Amino acid sequence: MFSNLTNKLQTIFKNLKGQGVISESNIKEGLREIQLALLEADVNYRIVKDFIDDVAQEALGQKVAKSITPSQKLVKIVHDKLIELLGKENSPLKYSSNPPDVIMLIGLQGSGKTTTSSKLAKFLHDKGQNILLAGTDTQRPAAREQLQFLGKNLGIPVITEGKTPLDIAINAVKKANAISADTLIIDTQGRLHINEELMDELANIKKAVSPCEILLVADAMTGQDAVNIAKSFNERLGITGVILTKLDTDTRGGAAISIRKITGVPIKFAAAGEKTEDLEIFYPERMASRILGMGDILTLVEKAESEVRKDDTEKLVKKLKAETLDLEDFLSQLRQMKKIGPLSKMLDYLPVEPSLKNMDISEERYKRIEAIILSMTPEERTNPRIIDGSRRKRIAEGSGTDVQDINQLLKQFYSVRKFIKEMVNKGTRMKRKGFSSPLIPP
Ligand SMILES: Nc1nc2c(ncn2[C@@H]2O[C@H](COP(=O)(O)OP(=O)(O)OP(=O)(O)O)[C@@H](O)[C@H]2O)c(=O)[nH]1
Ligand SMILES: [Mg+2]
Repeated sequence: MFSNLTNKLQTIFKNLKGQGVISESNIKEGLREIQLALLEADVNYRIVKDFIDDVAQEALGQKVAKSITPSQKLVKIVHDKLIELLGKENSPLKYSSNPPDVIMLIGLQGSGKTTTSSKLAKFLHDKGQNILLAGTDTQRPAAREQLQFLGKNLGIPVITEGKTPLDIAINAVKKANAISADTLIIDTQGRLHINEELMDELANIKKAVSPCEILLVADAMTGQDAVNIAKSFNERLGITGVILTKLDTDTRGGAAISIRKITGVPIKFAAAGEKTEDLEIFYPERMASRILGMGDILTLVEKAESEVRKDDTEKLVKKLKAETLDLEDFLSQLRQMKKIGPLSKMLDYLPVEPSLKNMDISEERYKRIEAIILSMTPEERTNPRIIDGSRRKRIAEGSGTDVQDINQLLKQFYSVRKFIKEMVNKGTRMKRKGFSSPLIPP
């Protein structure tokens, strides 16, 4: 996600760091490069211009010029401005005083409406809500079956009865009332391009079902176009929120960065994958951190917490603070990470060097790590420092690997331990200062 933009920005900041004292001219040079990087990422040019003007104004102010760590200050300003651009805070779903709440999902063909309908259904179902899904796509063959299939897998009822999309929507509201659903999610049909017929149809459904949310599903891969599409939908139907999809693909990021500002409509969720669990609440601050390559520990922790028992996490944090993390913990962390999702995906959330993100942590490699740790004695696992040359040889033989593999694993273990320890300490420090994220640079 945004890997090109992130790499570019990191290089810019790194170069700036090497300059020692910051002057007006090198800040200007940095800003020019940031401007280019944003334009290349397909961010709307007007937004880029305003953004750079804003950052420049603050960065060139006296306070910053006299700062001891100017490059960090610049990162902080860019981070803050990016958060502002993305919408400041998360904007939660609205509820009506009179359930069922109706949520309509609209968007162009293939943007991910049907998939996202089922993701949102799971998201709300997991929160204990009683959900009804409605498939109103009468145009594309098998569209309704697609939603039915997804609903069945989730154990969530799906209604598709009716001749026209409007009929189905009206039937759905009746059914939702009859089964006392908390929320009705209506999946609508898409078109390749915006046209009057589609707009009329959606407007009629809107009138009939009085949705409390009309969410535009926008494919982040469509770049600038996604912004224009959002604008048209908004002018015609009055959308209340955006769900960005396909953030797992190699999108340039421009749409994600521009859409909020241009439409004035908040991004409520982000989807980064095809599976039903691949939906996240959109937090501007976390997205800004990700774009700047500062990782997104909070999302990671949230993801982990929903999968891993809380007391396990607490135990781990305690161990980390006491600096007693050992290879047993390392292995159990790897096992838990496996439960949460592919490791390569997890790395997206971590502020690691871009080169590390391409690290191959295949199933095979995981198995090898497991075999190595299991070939160690309990003493070696709790106190890895005692693993000398002859022990390494024995472990390699026992696990069917090479001494080199053992060396590599230990090196990795120490750097992970150091990294996590730093993150935990930083997190605690920031919390004390009243910051909400451990990642805001000082
Ligand atoms: N990689 C990735 N693929 C996605 C994501 N969301 C949806 N897709 C894929 O995009 C394709 C289209 O998704 P649908 O949900 O069918 O899109 P739609 O908007 O309902 O399409 P129509 O009903 O034809 O207008 C499918 O192959 C999905 O698996 C996502 O977040 N990431
Ligand atoms: Mg569909």
